[in-house]
Amino acid sequence: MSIDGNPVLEFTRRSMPHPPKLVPSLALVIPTLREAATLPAVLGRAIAALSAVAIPWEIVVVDDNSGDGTAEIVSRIASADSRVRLLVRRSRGLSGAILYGWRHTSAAILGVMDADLQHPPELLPRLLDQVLAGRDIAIASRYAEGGGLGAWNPWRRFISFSSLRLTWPLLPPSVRPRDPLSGFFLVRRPSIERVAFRTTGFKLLLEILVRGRARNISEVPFIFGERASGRSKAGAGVALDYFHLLAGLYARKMGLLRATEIGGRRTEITEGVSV
Ligand SMILES: Nc1nc2c(ncn2[C@@H]2O[C@H](COP(=O)(O)OP(=O)(O)OP(=O)(O)O)[C@@H](O)[C@H]2O)c(=O)[nH]1
Ligand SMILES: [Mg+2]
Repeated sequence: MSIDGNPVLEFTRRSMPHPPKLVPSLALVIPTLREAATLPAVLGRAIAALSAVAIPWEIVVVDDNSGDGTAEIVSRIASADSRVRLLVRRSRGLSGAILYGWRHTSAAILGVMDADLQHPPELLPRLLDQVLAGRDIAIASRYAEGGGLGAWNPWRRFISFSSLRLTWPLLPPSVRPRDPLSGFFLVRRPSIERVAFRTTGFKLLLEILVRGRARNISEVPFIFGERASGRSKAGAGVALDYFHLLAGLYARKMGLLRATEIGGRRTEITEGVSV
C-alpha cells in the first residue's frame, strides 16, 4: 500500500520473508457528527500543519452519516487532495468511529483529533516528533505544564479533574500521563494491535493506556479551545458510558473479569473492535 506514492509500513504483513525497509506513515482520524461548519477550517489547518512533516500522511474523516453536508464538504476536498479520505458509517459512537478509521488504514502511526477546533491542528508536528523519537503515545495534554482548560467554568473543571483522578489507580506511574482523558493523541499501531476496545464512549485513550502495550508516553501541552460552532455531543450518555468503562477497567484490575472481558459484560468481547 502507498500513501501519495510513498510506501507505508504494514506491521500486519507478516507473510513477507524480507520486507523492504519502509518509512512509517501517519493516519489522522477526524471523527465527525454534524460538524459541517468547522470542517473546512479544520481540514485546511490540518493539511497546512502536516505539509511540513517528513513522513507520508493521510487524514481520514469518519462521519457517522451526519446529513448536514459534512460528507459533501470532505468529498470535495478529497477529490482535490488524495491525502484526504472520507469514510461514512451508519452507526454511532466516538470510540467506534476512531477505531473504524484506524482499521481502514495500514499506517504505522495512528492519530485522532476533534473536528470542532478545540484541538489546534498546529500541534500535530510536535506530537509526531515525539512518536518519531520513540514514544509509543504522544498526548496533546490539557493538564501538562503550559496546558489548560481554556474558558471552562468551575463546575466543568471540577468534573474533569474528578474524572481524571478516578483513573489514577488504574494506571501504573510509568504510564500515568497528566491527561489520560485527552481526545487528541497519536499512538504506534503495535501498542494497540489485536486488543479489542469498546466502540461506545469518548475515552478511548484511557482504555488504550490501561489495556494496550504502550510503555513510554509523552505529553505536549495545549490549551483546550472553545467550540467554534455546532453543538456538543458530550451529554449525560457520555458520562454514564465513562462510569461503565471505569467499572469494567476496575473489575478487570481486581481480577473479577477475564482479561478479555471489558465493561462488565461478557457480550462485549464480541462487541469490542481491534485494530
Ligand atoms: N463519527 C462520530 N463522531 C463523533 C461522535 N460523537 C462525537 N463525535 C465527534 O467527536 C469529537 C468530540 O465531540 P464533542 O462534541 O466536541 O465533545 P467534547 O469536545 O467533549 O465536548 P464540547 O467541549 O462540548 O465540544 C467531535 O469532532 C465530534 O463531531 C459519534 O458518535 N460519531
Ligand atoms: Mg468538542
